[in-house]
Amino acid sequence: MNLYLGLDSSTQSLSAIVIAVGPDDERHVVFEHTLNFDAEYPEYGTQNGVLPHDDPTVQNSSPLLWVAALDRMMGIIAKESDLDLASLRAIAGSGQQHGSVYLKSGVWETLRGLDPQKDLVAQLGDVFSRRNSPIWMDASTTAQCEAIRAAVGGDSVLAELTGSGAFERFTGPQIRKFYETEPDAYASTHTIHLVSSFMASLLAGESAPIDPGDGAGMNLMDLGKKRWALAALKATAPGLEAKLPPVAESCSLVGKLSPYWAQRYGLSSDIDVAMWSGDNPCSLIGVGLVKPGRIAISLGTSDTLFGFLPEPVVDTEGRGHVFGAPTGDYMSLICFLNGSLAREQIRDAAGYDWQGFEAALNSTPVGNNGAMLLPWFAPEITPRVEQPGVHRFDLAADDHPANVRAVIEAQMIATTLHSEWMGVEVDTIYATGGASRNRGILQVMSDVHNARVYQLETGNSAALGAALRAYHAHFVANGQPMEWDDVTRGFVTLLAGSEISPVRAHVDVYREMKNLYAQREAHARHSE
Ligand code: XUL
Repeated sequence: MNLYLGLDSSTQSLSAIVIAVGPDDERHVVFEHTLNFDAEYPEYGTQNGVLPHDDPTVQNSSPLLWVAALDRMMGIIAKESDLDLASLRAIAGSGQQHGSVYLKSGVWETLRGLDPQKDLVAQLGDVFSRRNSPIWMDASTTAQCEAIRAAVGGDSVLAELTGSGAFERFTGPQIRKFYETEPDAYASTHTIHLVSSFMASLLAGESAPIDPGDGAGMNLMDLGKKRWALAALKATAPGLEAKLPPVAESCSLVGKLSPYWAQRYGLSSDIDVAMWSGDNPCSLIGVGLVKPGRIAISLGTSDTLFGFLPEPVVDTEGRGHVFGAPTGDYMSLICFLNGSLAREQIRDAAGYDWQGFEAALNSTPVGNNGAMLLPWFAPEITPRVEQPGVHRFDLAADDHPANVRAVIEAQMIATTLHSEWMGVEVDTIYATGGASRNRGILQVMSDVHNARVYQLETGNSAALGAALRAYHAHFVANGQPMEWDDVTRGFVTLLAGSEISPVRAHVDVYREMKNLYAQREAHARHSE
């Protein structure tokens, strides 16, 4: 048996999945574990993985919390699982996208000289030039987005170059804000990492490159050439090129597991550390989208809709993004910030648990008797909405079952409206993420998109995708490249009996409703 570890450092938790490939090619997921940040690390004071802040547009987390979770997770895998870790061949990972980590000079010497007797947090307290990391939920950089757009010649120029127009959560605008507001701290920053490349660096004990999947979420990378775009760097902050790690192919290795981990947890020092990528590029692999024609919808903290692209089809109107795919191709992605966040608000207002939420959804009619809402509990990414606000139409705030249906119908209609630019005829959707367990939601997804919806055996597609990437990178490094279909085979399997088909009468209701929703959405945004 050969083992491959995939880690997923997400907004709210760190998850691990270990996959095993046996001598006769038998394939199993043999370990899964999650550490929830709020529950396990109350001393950091996060709420849903985010540090409270007076300004609701500012959304930070603590990089030391991610460090602490990695240390503990490696300990759990080494000491508490009954895995035969002598067979662990490679580790790769997935990180929440766009979030950035700012490190002082001297950090790499510190990482190389770690004492395996001491925990990692105790040794890394002083390496950050910025104590907190801005994460993807941050919406505080509208001015910086404007300035970057103006400097490069407009949003469509930036989108053609980097795969996306300027977005508040993207790393470039975040770096520009840091430079503008804390110039001394910016000057003392030696390296700027993404969450993904930072975590990979911790494992390898050296500065890891950034992969084109996560690099494309920065407004800084030339998407076609897969290297830093100097015009974008110049528009962002002075001296930036020297502070960024290089871009390297997603299937390459960072190095071997550093002596710290080997000695601390009795692991072999011959374990490959493969490149980490963003959670969405990893999920693309974890749901088996290694060919064009199908899409996935991930229902997580944010809801995302993504698909495989052989060529970069950029949305110059600025609604979606194109990232590098771990296969070396491309992927399209649309992110809806008010995903679980909005569902939880409605659930909590009603005092339901998730079962009660699903029962309420199933007890209300398709089309909700005309009741509707726009679910912008927090500033929305798609469509861009700066001022949060929940707009209700023919819907009383205390009619809880109708609010449940309204939020789900709104979210699903938004996913279809805002994905039209991708030009994909959707007939099959893979549903993943925590809320994909709720079949009532998936029926609405199926009816709104007029497509069949399937669930997958392994719900954590980002961690599974990371484990599969570790498997692939290990073989590539040994001169035995594998077809991606071969990598995912046996691991990415449809959940038996999970198929949901669209109901013709419902499809017709939603076709009408979609037009009304689009009008109301446009009206609400323009009267902001
Ligand atoms: C994608 C995005 C989110 C985060 C969530 O652009 O912002 O999906 O990656 O972790």
